[in-house]
Amino acid sequence: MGREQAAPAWAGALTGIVAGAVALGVAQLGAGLIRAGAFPVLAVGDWVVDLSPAPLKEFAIRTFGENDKNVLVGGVLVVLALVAAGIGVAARRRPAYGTAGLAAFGAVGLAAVLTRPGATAADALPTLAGVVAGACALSWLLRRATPPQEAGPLSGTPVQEPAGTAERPAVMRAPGVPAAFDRRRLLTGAAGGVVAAGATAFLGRSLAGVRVVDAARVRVTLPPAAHPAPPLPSGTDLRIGGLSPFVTPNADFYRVDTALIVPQVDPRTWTLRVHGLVDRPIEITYDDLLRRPLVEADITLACVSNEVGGPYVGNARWLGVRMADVLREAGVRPEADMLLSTSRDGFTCGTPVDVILDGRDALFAIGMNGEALPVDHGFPVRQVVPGLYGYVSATKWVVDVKVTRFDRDEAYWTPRGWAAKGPIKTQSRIDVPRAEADLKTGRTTIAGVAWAQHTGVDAVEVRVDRGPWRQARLAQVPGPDTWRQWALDWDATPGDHTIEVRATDAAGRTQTEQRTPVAPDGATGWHTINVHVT
Ligand SMILES: Nc1nc2c(c(=O)[nH]1)N[C@H]1C(S)=C(S)[C@@H](COP(=O)(O)O)O[C@H]1N2
Ligand SMILES: [Mo]
Repeated sequence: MGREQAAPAWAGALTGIVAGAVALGVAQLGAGLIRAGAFPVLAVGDWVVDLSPAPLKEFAIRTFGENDKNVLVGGVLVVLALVAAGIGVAARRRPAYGTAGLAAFGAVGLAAVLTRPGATAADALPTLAGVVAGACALSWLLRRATPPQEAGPLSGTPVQEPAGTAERPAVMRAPGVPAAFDRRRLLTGAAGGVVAAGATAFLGRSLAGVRVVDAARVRVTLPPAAHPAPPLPSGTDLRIGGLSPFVTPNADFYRVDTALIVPQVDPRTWTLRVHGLVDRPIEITYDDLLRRPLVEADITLACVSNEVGGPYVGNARWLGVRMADVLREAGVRPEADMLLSTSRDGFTCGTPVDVILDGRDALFAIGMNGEALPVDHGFPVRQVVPGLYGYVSATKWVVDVKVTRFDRDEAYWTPRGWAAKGPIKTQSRIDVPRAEADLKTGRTTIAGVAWAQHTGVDAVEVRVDRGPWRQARLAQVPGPDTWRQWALDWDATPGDHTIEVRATDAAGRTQTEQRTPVAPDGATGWHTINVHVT
């Protein structure tokens, strides 16, 4: 009996991980050629997003901020690496285990890819190609790691080893002679696999980065508004360093959505279907929308998951068609009380019908701050509704509006622990000084923004060290739908100080001091910061 010289477990694990990397690289390349959404890792990540409970999602947003998606993809990759290592260890004893493991791996990827909204059969190809490439890489590496023994004198035809190369033809393997582990050949093979995986992944990512829709977006020329917004009154922006500008530039506008892959919606094929409890279901194309009377409006958007003092709020000048005009054309039945709007990627918002019809500038928006909507912010068409949190109103990449009832339908976040209705809560934020800032003794400016969309902000008060409340001066606003800048001069004295702010809206409601969490319907409490003065 010859000595067992099978590859050690670490060699199996390495083989599995490299084969897994090759599989993902090839899948990424395939996805780059076909559709970014067909990359199984992202599809699995999307799945995880949809299946994970709301508190976990909030935790991720809170902890990782705008990096939450990278962290999620990283987590999926770590799990995959562990599984791949296990497959390699098993395959080292029996190659069939490796094939079975890779097939199972592929099946999960396929299930995720094919169940994503808008998936087509072709989306299976990158995953299938990846599994085949992974299986080839696995068996190739295993053969390299455990090449056949040199033929012994008893095994028949002695074969001359070709000079100057380490190639050992498989035919030389004597039956019954156990394979010997060849560390060097495994490591060089693994290095080759890593290079192949990296190159295919890089190429795939570059291909996917050439966004088809970006080109379509650049070609859009926004028609002039039939109802332009009046020029901003002078004094909307106090121009204080560190204070949020009145208009948030598109590049700085916060982004919150469940999409790992931003939906790429071609305006030439986009349509909006309006159906359900209506007299005349309609379907609108992008060109139809551009031909309608367009309204321009300054509206501040806020996220329900914004903590007190948090960053998920922004203000833009939107251009769009009034949702009410479209609904009236379709003829909303009296029993309807909810609009269930759906995005291309399957996300939904539930919006009260009466809010949309009460005369406010609730828009199917196509423009943001003078340009076509950025792809990240919903190109070609999204909803914007002043006075409601984004999760119940601001559907990006919107393609379908079902007129329905709250007691019949539920939107995306409702079964995940958020309120079915989400009117904005009056809030205020201190932008300067920054929390924990070191200040010099003497006159300094405290400034920030406050918002109570569609009601308007009437007063902002600030107090230092729980002293008397002082009225901040307020910037001008074009109307009740935007945030409002405020500022107050303060003579800072040496020591540690606490600064608090509270706003009162035009309905006379002053923000409550009581702190409540963001779920289920928005945080309350006063933004409070500490500063150090020397
Ligand atoms: N398709 C889609 N639309 C969406 C969301 C989403 O996850 N998917 N999130 C909503 C939420 S919670 C908010 S706060 C706003 C954020 O819009 P923004 O990313 O343009 O700032 O979009 C809304 N529209
Ligand atoms: Mo949100």
